[in-house]
Amino acid sequence: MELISARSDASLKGARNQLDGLISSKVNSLRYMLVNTSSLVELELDFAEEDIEFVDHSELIKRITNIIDELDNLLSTYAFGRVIRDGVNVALVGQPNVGKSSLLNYLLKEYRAIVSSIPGTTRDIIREEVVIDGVLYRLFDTAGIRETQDEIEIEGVRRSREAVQNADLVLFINDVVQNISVDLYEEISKLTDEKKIIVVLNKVDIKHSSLLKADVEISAKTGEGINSLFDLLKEKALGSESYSEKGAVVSNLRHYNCLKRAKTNLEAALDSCNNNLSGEFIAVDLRNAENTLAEITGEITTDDILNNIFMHFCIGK
Ligand SMILES: Nc1nc2c(ncn2[C@@H]2O[C@H](COP(=O)(O)OP(=O)(O)OP(=O)(O)O)[C@@H](O)[C@H]2O)c(=O)[nH]1
Ligand SMILES: [Mg+2]
Repeated sequence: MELISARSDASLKGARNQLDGLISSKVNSLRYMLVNTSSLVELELDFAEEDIEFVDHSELIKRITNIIDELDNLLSTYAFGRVIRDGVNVALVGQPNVGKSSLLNYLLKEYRAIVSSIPGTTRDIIREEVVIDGVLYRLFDTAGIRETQDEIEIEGVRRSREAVQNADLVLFINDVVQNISVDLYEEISKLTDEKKIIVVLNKVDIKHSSLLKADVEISAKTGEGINSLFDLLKEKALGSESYSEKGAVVSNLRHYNCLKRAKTNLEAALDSCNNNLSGEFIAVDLRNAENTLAEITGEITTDDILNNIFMHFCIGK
């Protein structure tokens, strides 16, 4: 939550470090659970001839399932974590002259892109970053999409379409003068997931009506409605789920992949349990899972397992 509400780059950095700390301690606690479980299995292996059962299979299955559930919880935070770490790519697209560049300038609080009343002003993609409420947005102002014979503009329009395809969110901008273009909406929705599109109606300082209803009505001239636009962007970018109580959030691809691999290892261990395979099979997969988690936080050695055995059971070295 600190990340989301961070106002400056410095506090953002601090919050990100904290995020990594949270993930480490969560992973460590999972590792601890795993070491405890595999100690039991490995101990049983040592006493294989004596036929002593230290842990019954249903208990083992319960423990492993429990850890898999915890891993699932962590994995589910990744979409959210990625957004707060890497930011959100937002394409500003629409017909010429609707005020895409004006909106970019308004958000940046500077006269970055050339604005004019001549349709087809922007030809190249203009990329700028802005932090709003702790979320980093990478804005891509694009050429207005229309049929044209102008060679340079044709390339510009091609790039606009490409920007739509690469964007996490698309601001489909329209204005009250030309109304919302259904044709262009359809074209854009073929290039990207409709859930990513926010329909914006601009220039509501001129008049408030449009034939069709937009998701948000704004004026890039007066700033009217911009806060609603921020709310919508944030809602789309972060999702409605609140992670405030969950604590640990995965925001790093490497961590995400490790957690996924650990889950696969544990599922294999679970399979072995369910098929009543002997302890060796289970032990190998549990150990693989431990090693995989260890890649996130640092080294784990077989000593960890041995120490745990000697700590918890009265067995002489
Ligand atoms: N009244 C009013 N005029 C606006 C608003 N936003 C933009 N304009 C005007 O609309 C015209 C076009 O604005 P641009 O920002 O250049 O539009 P664009 O969508 O980037 O256009 P292209 O780059 O040609 O595709 C300019 O004359 C702006 O001053 C607004 O909210 N209200
Ligand atoms: Mg422009």
